[in-house]
Amino acid sequence: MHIHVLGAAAGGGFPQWNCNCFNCDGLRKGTIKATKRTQSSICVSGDGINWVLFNTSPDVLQQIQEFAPLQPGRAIRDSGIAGIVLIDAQIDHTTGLLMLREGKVRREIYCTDMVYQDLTTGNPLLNILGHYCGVNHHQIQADGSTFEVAGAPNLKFTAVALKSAAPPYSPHRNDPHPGDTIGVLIEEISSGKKCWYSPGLGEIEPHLPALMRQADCIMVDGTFWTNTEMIDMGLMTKKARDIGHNPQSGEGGMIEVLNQYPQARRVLIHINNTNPILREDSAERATLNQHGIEVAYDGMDIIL
Ligand code: HKS
Ligand code: ZN
Ligand code: ZN
Repeated sequence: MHIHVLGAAAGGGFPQWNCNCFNCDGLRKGTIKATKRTQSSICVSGDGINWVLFNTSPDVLQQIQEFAPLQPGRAIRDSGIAGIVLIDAQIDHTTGLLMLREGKVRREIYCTDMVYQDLTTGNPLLNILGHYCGVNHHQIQADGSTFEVAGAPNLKFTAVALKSAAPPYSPHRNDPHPGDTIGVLIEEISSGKKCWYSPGLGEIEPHLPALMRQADCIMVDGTFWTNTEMIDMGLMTKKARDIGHNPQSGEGGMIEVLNQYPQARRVLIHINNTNPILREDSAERATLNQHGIEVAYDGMDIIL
């Protein structure tokens, strides 16, 4: 299985357009050891030709331009993207759909009913796409059942619901439902290799370890280093866990969680611009290195 990181940053990217925190300012001025990152998304292939896109970042056009295999060029109008899986309806994971409106072939979109509702009401991206390429909606059941993406051979997917809040614009923002956010176990059928992907993960619920234990690669939420990162910087009043992002440090944090799965390559993705792990010479990055935990970057390839 070939996994390609198209973008590794959380919403807003790195540096974020309006931010002058130590990281963003330092990256612009060249005074910190770090690289820029676009908003998070990965693509996965079981045959090296046809790809499943996970989430559609606002930066998707740039990301496609920087990864040639997504353009196999088999016809005058063509794409290597066979289907798109949406893990939630957040702006940073869906806005790129508007950038993929061209063509006469419908976009094949796999998402839960909850995500479909949000994208046809509060943020009606899919209705709008209906006036351009059109959409084929495939319903994902977030109950541990398995699905495949037509046109992306040799891959199968198992989706489960994760506790999280719907986006700020959602009609049910304050009334969480199963399927607002999912985690996906991606399996390459021929090799049996598996990757657990959950860029939004606030809490390790009891149904998750059985899936994470099977994974050869665990790619999870790397948004914040501490639970109060945004509060401490005066940027937000909510804690990381309260907005669906388990921080890396501290009791119950992602480092502790990932230490339970030494069999897997462990990679953090959806990293917020404020996170000190973005600085390659930071103490926090050294801590991750000691635990064998990797920090995703744009263009990272993982071959399982
Ligand atoms: C910044 C942002 C922080 C950020 C927060 C979240 C909140 C939101 C919600 C997130 C993300 C980036 N970059 N999605 O100001 O530094 O309330 O539902 O997902 O990508 S969580
Ligand atoms: Zn986000
Ligand atoms: Zn910043």
